[in-house]
Amino acid sequence: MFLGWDLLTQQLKILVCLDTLIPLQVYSVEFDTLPIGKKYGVRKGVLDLGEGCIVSPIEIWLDAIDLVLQQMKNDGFEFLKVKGICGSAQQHGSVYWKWSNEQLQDALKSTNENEPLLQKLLGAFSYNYSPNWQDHSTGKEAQIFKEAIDLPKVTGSTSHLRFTGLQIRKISRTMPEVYNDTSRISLVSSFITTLLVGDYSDLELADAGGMNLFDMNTNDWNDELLLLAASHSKIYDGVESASERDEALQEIKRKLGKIDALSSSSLYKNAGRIAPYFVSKYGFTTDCKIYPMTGDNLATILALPLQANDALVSLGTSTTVLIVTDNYNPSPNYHLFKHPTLHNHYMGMICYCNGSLAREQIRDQLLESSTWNEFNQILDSQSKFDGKLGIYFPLGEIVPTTPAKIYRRCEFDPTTGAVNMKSLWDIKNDVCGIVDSQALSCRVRLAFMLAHSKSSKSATPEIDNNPSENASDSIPYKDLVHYFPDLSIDGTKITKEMVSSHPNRCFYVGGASNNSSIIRKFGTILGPLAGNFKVEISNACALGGAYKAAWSYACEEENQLIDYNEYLEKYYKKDQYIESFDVDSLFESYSLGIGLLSVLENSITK
Ligand code: XUL
Repeated sequence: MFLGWDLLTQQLKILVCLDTLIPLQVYSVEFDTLPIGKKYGVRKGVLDLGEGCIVSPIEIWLDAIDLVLQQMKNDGFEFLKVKGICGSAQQHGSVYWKWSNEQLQDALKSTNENEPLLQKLLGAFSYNYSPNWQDHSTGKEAQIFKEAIDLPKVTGSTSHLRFTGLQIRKISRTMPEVYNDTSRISLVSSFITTLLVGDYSDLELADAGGMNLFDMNTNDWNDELLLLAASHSKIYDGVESASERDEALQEIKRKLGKIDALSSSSLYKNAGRIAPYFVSKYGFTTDCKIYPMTGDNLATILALPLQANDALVSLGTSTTVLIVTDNYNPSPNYHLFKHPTLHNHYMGMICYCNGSLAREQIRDQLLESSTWNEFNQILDSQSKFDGKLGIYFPLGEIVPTTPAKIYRRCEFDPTTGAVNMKSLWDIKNDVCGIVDSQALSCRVRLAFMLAHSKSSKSATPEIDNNPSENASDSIPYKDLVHYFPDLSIDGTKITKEMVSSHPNRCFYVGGASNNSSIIRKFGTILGPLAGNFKVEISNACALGGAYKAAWSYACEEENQLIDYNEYLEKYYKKDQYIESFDVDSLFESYSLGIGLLSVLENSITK
């Protein structure tokens, strides 16, 4: 058996999976319901310390680990059968350890099984809290990081308040005693690996992309950014002495540890065997291997055999789009991380604020009945793109970055080629307006990551429902740039190749993936070459973690990198999880929508 752990913001889950990749059971605890959670007064797993500072108390996690494992023990779970453990954790959060590695080893390699983890690790941390991804207290740091360097190009993401490098800078600047007292900094993912092994574990390569510190091009830390994190930059901190800066650089490198980004075996190599504490307390075998945990979004894509140019569209309260790509084409409006299991591949991630909530608000405001029936009927009745578009951000948006704004009534006039920004239109146009603009926004940003990708050309359709293009509804690229001279998104010119680039396959998850009209519209606009699929997977991150453990174990047994997707496909019960659906052949007609989207976005972000 293999275990997939998932340390989320609100709960800890452990999923049990057979070596044939069949999930058996999930054990979990909710932090808010634990006595220690109540003692700290956490809500939804976090504490609000004021001024945008959102943290998770580490003691709660330690207690939760013992509690879930105890739950499993009480259930008669056969720990002896576990060959390997991997998993994931909330991204960007960091843990500040005070202890030396010897102290950590002493605590976890001794086998006094009566002592809870919490007790064993008393005094192990220099800061009792882990900054959470919802933290927004690092405005000053974000500004400096953004100014200092071309961040997207170097690190795969622009500066974000939640990113670890900014959080470290805040701590080294405002709590120098904590920083100086810290011997090691873990991400939440490597914190669990560390605990399970009983030795400081290196950061996992893919999750390290969420720090604004790791250089994706040189595959090493970026010194300039490390100096910012250590608050020892010449420009921003006035540290004139080169030797003082160098000392600070070496110190932060020691705290962060090394990352092996070059060898393909680093993707599957174990981080060590399980620590004696867990062996004697719960009955794991001493042979149980621990594999480096990754970030939760990164583990999600591991739950499906996703190849290059396959996209996973999560239609929840907010919308998140994940894509596997071999094309490193960074932008401030999405993230690129190294792929956790595919060598020389990346995971692209677009995070929108406005998703289901925005669609529901439009539905409730604009239609008489607050049901999806009327909304869906309108969506289904649209036989081609009608040249009308709006922007609907009832909440401030990240992509593109703008305060809350709703901008309707933008219409293209095919006779004059003009764009009327105050068109008169039926309120029902907003139904298509919001879904069209949300899907178009995903299409363009995905195109940035797909364009030039070597595999986009070789993608082979698997099933026969790929949208054939309807030439009569298409607008030639030369006309598109004629009508929309400023054809650009996020400051990047939209090329002919981008307008016509298709993902390979699109998979839909999250609440709104149960609305067939909405996903059909997304599928029509995104136009994947090899099909659209609705996915039914519960506990995707934990499952992806368990799969990574099983795959890593197999690679180690064979002493070579096995292709991750081939490994999954061998066991994967496709029909159990995914269901294909047909879409309309209107991909080309929506090229005009890209023109309108660029006008709308450029007018609100100027
Ligand atoms: C991703 C992010 C969140 C957390 C949630 O950048 O901040 O999705 O990973 O756990």
